[in-house]
Amino acid sequence: MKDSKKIIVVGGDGFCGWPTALHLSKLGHNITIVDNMSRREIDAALGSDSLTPIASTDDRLAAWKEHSGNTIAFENIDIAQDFDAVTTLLDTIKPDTIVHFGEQRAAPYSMKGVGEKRYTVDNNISGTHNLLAASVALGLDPHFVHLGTMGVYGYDDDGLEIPEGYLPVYVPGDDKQITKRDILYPTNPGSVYHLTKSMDQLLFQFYAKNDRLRITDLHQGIVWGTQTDETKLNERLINRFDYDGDYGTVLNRFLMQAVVGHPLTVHGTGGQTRAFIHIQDTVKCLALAVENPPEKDGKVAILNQMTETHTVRELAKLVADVSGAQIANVDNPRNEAAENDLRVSNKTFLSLGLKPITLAEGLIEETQKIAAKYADRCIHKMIPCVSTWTHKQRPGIVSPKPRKVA
Ligand code: NAD
Ligand code: USQ
Repeated sequence: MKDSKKIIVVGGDGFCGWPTALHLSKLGHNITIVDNMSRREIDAALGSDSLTPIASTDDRLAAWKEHSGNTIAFENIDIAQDFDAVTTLLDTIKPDTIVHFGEQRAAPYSMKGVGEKRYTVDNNISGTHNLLAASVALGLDPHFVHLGTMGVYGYDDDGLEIPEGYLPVYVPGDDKQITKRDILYPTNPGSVYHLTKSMDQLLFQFYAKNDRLRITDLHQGIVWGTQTDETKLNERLINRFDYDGDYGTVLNRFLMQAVVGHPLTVHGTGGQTRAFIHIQDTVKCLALAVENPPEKDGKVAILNQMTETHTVRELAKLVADVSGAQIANVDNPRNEAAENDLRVSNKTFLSLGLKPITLAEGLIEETQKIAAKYADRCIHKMIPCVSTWTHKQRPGIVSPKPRKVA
């Protein structure tokens, strides 16, 4: 390829990071994964596991070498705790691009208790800041691509299409002149996890302005699906599939619940509208973001990385129609609006050529090839969402007897 970049993929052992590392390697880039394996350790501590049987890192990387001929390097570094190791690595590699997935990313886990709240803040904020501060201290100029979240905007029905990061405001000055300013769209996080993503935004704003770092912040919706063109090549390359009450996201949970005979756990009325994107489109968006760094103009490029919006009850109905699953409306363990509208601009990725995979296309393949195939690995007691947002809430637990899978 004509423009092979040296890319560090932080969090490259995770659900979004692993398939992205493979895709960027396939495109001819020189990849180093950095991960401290905390996600696998949290699974072990919770007594949970990926529905899909994920291989060890060594095995994954060896399988990729066998299939592609490409070597991906791996460094086990905690980017939040080990600043010296971060500095040494950046100084050695001098990356063209740092793709940053390496954060604690589950809202329910971040609300489990005071320990998890503190861990999420310490891990996410320090990790992001260490990467930025080390780059500047070394005089490096990497393009920084961060995975943020749609959830920084909140879900309180502002009545307008959510723009890509910036809101034009018109302020009356002392001289009665109206001045236009583009401000960061006001944040309205719904969990400690989402709060850390809101705080990340200010770190980026500062380092883009002060040090002229080129930063792209991708405000991603809920990712669904499991496999990408590269992870499908061999079972040793398979991507993780989280379904437990803390880390499982809503659509993948419903797909797994349908095949193991668990009623679909709709929180409350299911009127929550959220933005979604398939994992295959995530990796395509990452490649587009890597190829299109922003100017050094002091402004963070913020792109909304999502392809469609749905209510939770629409999703449940879609999955129930395909699978015959029952739907159960359970108490909502979260503190969130029961019903909301959501309109989001995703014009940048569409203009860069993204052709989204729709839910209607991908749902059946996902159900049959992944959820049904690995259904016997499901640990049923991990299905209920038991992390509550406030002391007053009762867990929304539904524990019916599992139905036998045909
Ligand atoms: P994940 O938990 O599967 O992967 C995150 C990886 O980062 C894990 O492998 C973990 O071990 C690693 N990590 C965490 N802290 C680290 C540290 N201090 N040092 C080194 N490695 C560390 O999560 P994911 O679903 O792949 O999400 C990746 C990113 O994308 C997150 O930042 C998340 O906020 C964002 N995102 C995810 C989704 C989604 O639906 N999964 C949606 C929007 C945004
Ligand atoms: N929900 C249910 N039933 C369930 C699980 C969830 O009704 O069994 C509801 C939740 O109450 C919520 C919605 O589904 O209203 C979405 O929950 P989720 O767990 O799928 O997604 P969320 O907590 O928002 O977090 C996920 C990722 C996070 C990412 C975020 C993108 O874990 O890393 O940042 O999606 S976004 O939602 O756009 O902010």
